Amino acid sequence: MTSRLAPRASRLDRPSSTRRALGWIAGLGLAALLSSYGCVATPLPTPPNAHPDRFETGEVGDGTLTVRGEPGAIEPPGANVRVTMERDPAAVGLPTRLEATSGADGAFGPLALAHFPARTYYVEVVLEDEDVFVFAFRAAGGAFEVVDPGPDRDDDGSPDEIDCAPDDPTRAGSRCP
Ligand SMILES: [Ca+2]
Repeated sequence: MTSRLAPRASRLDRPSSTRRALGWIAGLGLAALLSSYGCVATPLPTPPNAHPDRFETGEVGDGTLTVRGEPGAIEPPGANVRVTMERDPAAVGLPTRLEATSGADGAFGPLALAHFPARTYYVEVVLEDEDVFVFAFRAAGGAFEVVDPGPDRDDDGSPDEIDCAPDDPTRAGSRCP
């Protein structure tokens, strides 16, 4: 009885080990597939950003405000940064809008802008086809302070003061291509 059951058990055993092997191979295939997806997947691009805590302003004393960014100030590193002073009739002819390219570490500057302590300065990260407003600041007495950027009536993320088309939500930023 025992000797007749043994071969039956081993016959049943064979397909089961084949199934195990097939499962193992399928598992390997799945792992390879997943890892190949991991290699192929393109990392998401760094969203444009500027970090106020990495900004530094200084008053030169002759009506000039220096604005510089420490490493990490601008993302993605290498992007341009634009600083625009709020309009002021007394500033005509003075440097009220300047742009710089950030380094590989995200640092930039110094930019030398006209300094009107009561005026707001707007920071944009400038990409090839997009201007992204990030924050506004004032620098009364050279002291850097993040402030409210004011109204944005078309709700496109660019405050009216620097929006090239303040009533057109499809065009944001101070440059209208
Ligand atoms: Ca706007």
